[in-house]
Amino acid sequence: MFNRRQWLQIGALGAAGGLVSPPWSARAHEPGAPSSSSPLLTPFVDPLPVPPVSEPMMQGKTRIHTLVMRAGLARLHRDLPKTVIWGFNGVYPGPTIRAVRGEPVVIRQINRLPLLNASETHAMPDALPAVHLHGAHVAPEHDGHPRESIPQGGFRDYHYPNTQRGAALFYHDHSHGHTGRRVYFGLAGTYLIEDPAERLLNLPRGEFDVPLLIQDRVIRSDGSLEYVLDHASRESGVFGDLILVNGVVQPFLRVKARKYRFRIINGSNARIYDLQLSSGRPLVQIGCDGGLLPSPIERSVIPLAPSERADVVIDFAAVPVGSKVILRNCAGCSGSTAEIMQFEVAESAQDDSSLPDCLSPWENLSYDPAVPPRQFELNRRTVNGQAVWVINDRIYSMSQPPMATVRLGAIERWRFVNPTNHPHPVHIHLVQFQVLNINGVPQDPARHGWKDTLVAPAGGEITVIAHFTGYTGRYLMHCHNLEHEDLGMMADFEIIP
Ligand SMILES: [Cu+2]
Repeated sequence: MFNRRQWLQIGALGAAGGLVSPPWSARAHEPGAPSSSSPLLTPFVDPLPVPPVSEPMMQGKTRIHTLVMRAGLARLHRDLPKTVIWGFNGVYPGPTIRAVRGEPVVIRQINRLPLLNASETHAMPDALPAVHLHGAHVAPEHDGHPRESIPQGGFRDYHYPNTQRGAALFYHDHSHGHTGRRVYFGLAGTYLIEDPAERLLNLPRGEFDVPLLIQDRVIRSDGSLEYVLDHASRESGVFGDLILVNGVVQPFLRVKARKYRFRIINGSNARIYDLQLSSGRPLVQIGCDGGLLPSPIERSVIPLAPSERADVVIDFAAVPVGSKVILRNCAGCSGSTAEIMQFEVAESAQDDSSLPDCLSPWENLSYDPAVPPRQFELNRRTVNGQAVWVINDRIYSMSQPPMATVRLGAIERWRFVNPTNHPHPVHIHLVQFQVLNINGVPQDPARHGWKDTLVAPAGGEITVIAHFTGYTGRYLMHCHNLEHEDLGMMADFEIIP
């Protein structure tokens, strides 16, 4: 399966136990030009892969999956040699986990990843991987806190009760200081919680319900991935100049002239997309991070920051058979990052699915306006001439006391102020929150839906409200620009009885 050159790369990794990484970062990198290195590639020549669905073992009502984190090979574009990736089961993206609301899942994660070499640790000590299920309502010991990492050659069992609303979640590495690198090399996968009650809505299902994990990468002409943490990317995060969907550069999907449901996940380290259809027709958003919206919303553009999800329905019935529609990124992009993937309307079809006006009941969380929100400042510092990122002036350390202590059952408003010139997608673990205010403008929470990540705009602020239920213990909140997270913009909060 591996050719000689790839074996040389992997051979440098050694056998299990004494693994080191290949010199992925060896190539010089121009500061301020983080996306200058990939070869020109023809778009829309590779079919969209749909990641394999993991087959569980059943133990009563519990579905048990076993995933091995290890190096593997992936073809990222027709005209590129195969790429050494790190993947769950050695595939990129990882297998899709399909869960059902109310039925528990256990994932045994086995760590056979290579250790990071000295040039990759950037003065941060090597940190072992941990796996976080993003958006999940789980006990703290199963949340993938980097304090509870997985030893080399060892495993950890993560228990997911799936008691929350149906939603598209995703699982990814959450190692201390190295999440950016490990996710970039492939450690991310989709986790769908299906709510049996949703079936009554008759939304598109089966082959017409497709996950789209969007990520940007720099890929060298030899197929290897380029991840460079330097002056520029410590500031902005790591950007790529190629857009991949489900692990393939600018793929195409042949569709029937009918409705499709797409679970769009921004799995990029730092890039914020503005999603738009080339047909000029709106995208119909039916859900977001925490599941279905109260009703469908037509949007000409859907902004999507790292780790945000958009559940959309696209109806190709209005598109003539034989024509093409491009999913574009209109976030000030040109060239290779302006187009994400192409839909080719291949044949007419019957469509027995529906798009109802009412999707899910909604209730605003209420609060006492006399109690001021908790306040967090997302800021930048320079240490030894290098940018680091802080919350309330603290660089994250696992030995710090929690930054906030919350009573179990409390409903709290949290305000994040961002005086920097970078947007910071704020992610709070455990909860799905509602959006109250952006840059001083009161929001209709129902139009945002249940969220676990929201951008605090550059020079702006956000206020969100969350109900802290279910578990006591220590959880994380952080910027989901993965380089900002790795470089300190993270904090623990603790829920107490
Ligand atoms: Cu940030």
